[in-house]
Amino acid sequence: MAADQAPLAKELSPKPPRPRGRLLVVSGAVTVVVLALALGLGLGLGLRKNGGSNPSASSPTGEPLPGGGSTTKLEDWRLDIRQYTLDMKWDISAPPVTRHFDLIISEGQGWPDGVVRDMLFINGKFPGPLIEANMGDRLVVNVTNQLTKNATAIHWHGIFQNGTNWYDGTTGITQCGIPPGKSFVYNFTVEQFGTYWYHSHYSTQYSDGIFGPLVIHAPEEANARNLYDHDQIVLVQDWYHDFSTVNLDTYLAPDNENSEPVPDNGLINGMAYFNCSLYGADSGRICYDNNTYSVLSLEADKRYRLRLINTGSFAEFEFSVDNHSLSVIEADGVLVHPQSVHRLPIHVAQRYSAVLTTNASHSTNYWLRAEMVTFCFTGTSPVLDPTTKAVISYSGNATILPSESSVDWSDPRLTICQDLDESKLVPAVEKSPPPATTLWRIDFSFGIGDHQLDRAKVNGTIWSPLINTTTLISAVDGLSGKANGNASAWAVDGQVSSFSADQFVVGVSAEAVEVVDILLYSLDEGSHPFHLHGHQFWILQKGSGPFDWGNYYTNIKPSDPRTVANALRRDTLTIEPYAWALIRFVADNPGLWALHCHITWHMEAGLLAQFMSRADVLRTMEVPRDVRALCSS
Ligand SMILES: *[C@@H]1O[C@H](CO)[C@@H](O)[C@H](O)[C@H]1NC(C)=O
Ligand SMILES: *[C@@H]1O[C@H](CO)[C@@H](O)[C@H](O)[C@H]1NC(C)=O
Ligand SMILES: *[C@@H]1O[C@H](CO)[C@@H](O)[C@H](O)[C@H]1NC(C)=O
Ligand SMILES: *[C@@H]1O[C@H](CO)[C@@H](O)[C@H](O)[C@H]1NC(C)=O
Ligand SMILES: *[C@@H]1O[C@H](CO)[C@@H](O)[C@H](O)[C@H]1NC(C)=O
Ligand SMILES: *[C@@H]1O[C@H](CO)[C@@H](O)[C@H](O)[C@H]1NC(C)=O
Ligand SMILES: *[C@@H]1O[C@H](CO)[C@@H](O)[C@H](O)[C@H]1NC(C)=O
Ligand SMILES: *[C@@H]1O[C@H](CO)[C@@H](O)[C@H](O)[C@H]1NC(C)=O
Ligand SMILES: *[C@@H]1O[C@H](CO)[C@@H](O)[C@H](O)[C@H]1NC(C)=O
Ligand SMILES: *[C@@H]1O[C@H](CO)[C@@H](O)[C@H](O)[C@H]1NC(C)=O
Ligand SMILES: *[C@@H]1O[C@H](CO)[C@@H](O)[C@H](O)[C@H]1NC(C)=O
Ligand SMILES: *[C@@H]1O[C@H](CO)[C@@H](O)[C@H](O)[C@H]1NC(C)=O
Ligand SMILES: [Cu+2]
Repeated sequence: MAADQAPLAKELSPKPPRPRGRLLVVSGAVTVVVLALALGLGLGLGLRKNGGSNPSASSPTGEPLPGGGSTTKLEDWRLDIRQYTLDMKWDISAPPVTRHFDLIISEGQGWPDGVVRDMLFINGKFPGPLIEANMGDRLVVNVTNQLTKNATAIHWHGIFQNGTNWYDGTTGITQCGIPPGKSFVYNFTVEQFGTYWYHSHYSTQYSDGIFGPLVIHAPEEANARNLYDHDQIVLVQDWYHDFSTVNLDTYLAPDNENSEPVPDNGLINGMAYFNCSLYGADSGRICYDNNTYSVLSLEADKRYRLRLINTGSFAEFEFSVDNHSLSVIEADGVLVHPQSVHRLPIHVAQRYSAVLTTNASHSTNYWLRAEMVTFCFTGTSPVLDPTTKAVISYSGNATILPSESSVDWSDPRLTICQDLDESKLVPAVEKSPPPATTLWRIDFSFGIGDHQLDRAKVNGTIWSPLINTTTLISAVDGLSGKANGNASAWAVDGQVSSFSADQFVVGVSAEAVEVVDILLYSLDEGSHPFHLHGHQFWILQKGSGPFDWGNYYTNIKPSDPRTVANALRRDTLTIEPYAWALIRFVADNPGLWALHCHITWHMEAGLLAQFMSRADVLRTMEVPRDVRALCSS
């Protein structure tokens, strides 16, 4: 459907201004305009600091980047990606401070890959600004909703929110949406460090542009910082040419056998090339053929920490750089011993830091490849190029395409969506799991078949967000006796049936801190990247056959050091088809915490469970007045 025919076109404000493009044009104008070096730098990730390349190096050859145009100026709505280059002089040991940020959510039109569509912006830009802080800092973030019709809410992905569950940003669980025209202030401290991100947790809204990187530093990083000279963010994601709710309606329609919308393209740091001629003249799409690749303009012979974040909706990627191996040093905020890889799989919402050394030949630029694992798609797309590319340049000329001598690794590609083998990722700071005190099994499946709606069931429950209240408020009021009824019925271990029928809530620590094992079991043929809010969990075991209970009770539950010592911890893991994972977390963080598949389509289909932690503490917790007020505005 054409951008200008999309159902929501009318409700969109004219900001940023509607582009005056010609309708659909032929191929890439590859031969045309020579971009000024400034364009490469402007679009790329950083300014070359030391001038050009080694004059004795053979001069690079290659075609100029596709695209071009009369202007080298970034479109108004594009974030200047230079702000994704972190300042290595940042003081990681500075005393804690309060940092204020303003995020204004608005709607309009943009064309990250040249194809014009309705999308959402933060502070008028796409993608969102970097939020950077030190461990111990307080973040005070004033979110203003300038959408015309819909509410919003911002989740701080991976942040513990210990003691401030109501700022977790999860619609229907920890807050009601911020209504159009209103502001809401998130106010919390960050007691952890590493690579995180923030995104809307209201319906499929983040898929349309509401997200950005969140990086927290700490003195604990000091050793890791010896492994690199530069630090920068690389967002990798799938991208659709229609507004997310258009795709969601198609996906959730009756008799759709769990066939997820297939992305139209991928983006790297909010930008990618798209071949406009793939859309016929009758497609009704507007596509600007000056679109081009994202360029990472680097210095030669340096080590770059690339903080990869999959900000997409559906696709897992295998990330690689031609002729360069990558050294993985972080997974979801957990530093790991360096692990060299050629291809790095990264599923939706996961993060990795990988060190890239710019020590190969300077005679060419190189392709950075983010290859979608299309085996996980049930459908196909006539326009999708599954290899999303960006240009790595330290040749002295950031405006030319990599030559033939930039060569992809020959390692086989994944044939199912899965994580990088956990056993290769050994946390740099050993933190072994304490023995478990309790275990819950959770099963999920999709109801497909004749006349079934395409909905996910978690132990039989199809989640849908509460309206005008949250599970947090229900629980606090229920536990404290503010709501009429039996207060002790809310303080149970196991499924809490006092919630309405569309909420599957498992009480995990009603009276004291428990160490909780979850056996998460998939009865589905797809792969699902599961994210647990408010915690890092240990990954103790994964498998697809029967679960070995004998081994569990003898070795795993009591944390026999030979089986689970220093297991990987993270906050998002992939559950493979018809497989299970055993994870452990310490339920010492009072609140209602979502455990859900991060594929936006699946979450909206209901693939979400919740844990209720520390009912004994929640009973006396005061949900701030402005948080409650969101539910009655
Ligand atoms: C774009 O697609 C057209 C038609 O498939 C093809 O002829 C052309 O070479 C492509 N352009 C580029 C830059 O890949
Ligand atoms: C691409 O073309 C569009 C339409 O003419 C224009 O608005 C935009 O500024 C151009 N982008 C660049 C980077 O030149
Ligand atoms: C949040 O931002 C809005 C819009 O700029 C402003 O009106 C409001 O006063 C701000 N709120 C606080 C608490 O700073
Ligand atoms: C607002 O929400 C409605 C209902 O989900 C949806 O159809 C519409 O596209 C959304 N609009 C925007 C701008 O988010
Ligand atoms: C959360 O806060 C509680 C109470 O202050 C504390 O005991 C616990 O260790 C904290 N948990 C984490 C993960 O910081
Ligand atoms: C943020 O929370 C702290 C601790 O509760 C409080 O002292 C401070 O006034 C709050 N700041 C804002 C801007 O609400
Ligand atoms: C480049 O650096 C990497 C990481 O230190 C090393 O493994 C590789 O051998 C180096 N390559 C060259 C060509 O020096
Ligand atoms: C970069 O390459 C382009 C295209 O080959 C060429 O026109 C331009 O002069 C080169 N720039 C530099 C700084 O070498
Ligand atoms: C990249 O690696 C390939 C395969 O090993 C090799 O043929 C090619 O020459 C390398 N390119 C450069 C620029 O070193
Ligand atoms: C979920 O369902 C499974 C299978 O019926 C059951 O064994 C398990 O106890 C249930 N989990 C909870 C937390 O109720
Ligand atoms: C939510 O509250 C609004 C405003 O008070 C009301 O119009 C609406 O019917 C309520 N919805 C539900 C499901 O309670
Ligand atoms: C209240 O709930 C608890 C826990 O479910 C139950 O044991 C108790 O019998 C209930 N009391 C009443 C009066 O219903
Ligand atoms: Cu899923």
